Amino acid sequence: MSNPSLLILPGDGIGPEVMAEVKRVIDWFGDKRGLAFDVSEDLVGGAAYDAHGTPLTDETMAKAQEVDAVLLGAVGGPKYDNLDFSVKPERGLLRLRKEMDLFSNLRPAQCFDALADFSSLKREVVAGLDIVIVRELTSGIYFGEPRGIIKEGNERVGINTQRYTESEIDRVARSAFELARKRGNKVCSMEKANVMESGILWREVVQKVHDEDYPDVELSHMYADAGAMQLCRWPKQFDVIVTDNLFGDLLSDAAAMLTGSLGMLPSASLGAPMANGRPKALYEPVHGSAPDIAGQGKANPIACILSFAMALRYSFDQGDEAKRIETAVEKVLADGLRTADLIGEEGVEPVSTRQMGDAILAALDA
Ligand code: GGG
Repeated sequence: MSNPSLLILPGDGIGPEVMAEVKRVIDWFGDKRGLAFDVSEDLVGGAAYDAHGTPLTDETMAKAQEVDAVLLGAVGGPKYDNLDFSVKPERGLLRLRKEMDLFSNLRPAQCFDALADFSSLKREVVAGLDIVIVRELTSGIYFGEPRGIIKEGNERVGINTQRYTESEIDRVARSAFELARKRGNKVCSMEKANVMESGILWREVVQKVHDEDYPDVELSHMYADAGAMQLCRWPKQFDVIVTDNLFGDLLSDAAAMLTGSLGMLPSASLGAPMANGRPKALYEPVHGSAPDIAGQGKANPIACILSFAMALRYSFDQGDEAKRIETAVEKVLADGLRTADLIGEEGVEPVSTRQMGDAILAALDA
């Protein structure tokens, strides 16, 4: 039988640096656990634009559709700020998500005990925190039509449209309820039904899916602004949060600070099952390309390494091997290793991206 296939897209900024550490972890699984992958690598985002004049070539898109899972680093950077919108680096990532139909983006926010004092909130608020934000990823205001910048009289108008069909809400709600059944059995759905029609429909459909097929799961609804406040006040009240594309992006960045740093948050973007039963899937850290620290060996590779752990769990049914990575990360943090983003107190010297990778490999070996 052939090895499972992985397409690696390091992207821009710190993407290649953090992905270099993930590649070493992938090799470790081949060497030490007999879990080898057929790995291919390609360009996305600004790197693809520089080479081909487009942030994602049709060839790379076709490869992404064929492999068992895609691992992506990060896209974007100031170098590309003045490009036409249609070829901006982010368009490459959005095309991957849309054409692979990766509608359910799981963003776990877990606070490792060693970082509980470093979080932006008090230890008792975040210690033991383990929640997942399920962000709808292929629709909403990111993709709705009409969109654009038009001229109206003497001024320009920027337009984006929040749009959700019932079936789009239905399928992401189901993915959240299924996930909740494997965890704390609780879903909180967040929208703005007080001011947006799409929010009214969102709330109705989530409630209907619940009542018809998941009555055993505890369901609550919150306006997304109140949800943001509750997330900062007492995040442990949540188990699974399901929300739309834009709110999910904002709420998960806020949740990242509960865990200590945006450099800690992995993600899995999942679609419908393929012929082999595995979901279409793309794994990437929640963080972006961090151009201010790119190329300096300062980036935290943990979010990207934990994204590979999610790939082991969700694409390859290797939950125990995923746990092996999570335990190794827990150990290096408990040993006191900190990349620059995790340094608060004076007197603690940060380790480099490579040193953090070395320590995680050593912990895997132990
Ligand atoms: N690794 C995530 C990344 O590179 N994000 C940049 C980006 O394109 N973000 C768009 C979004 O998710 O809203």
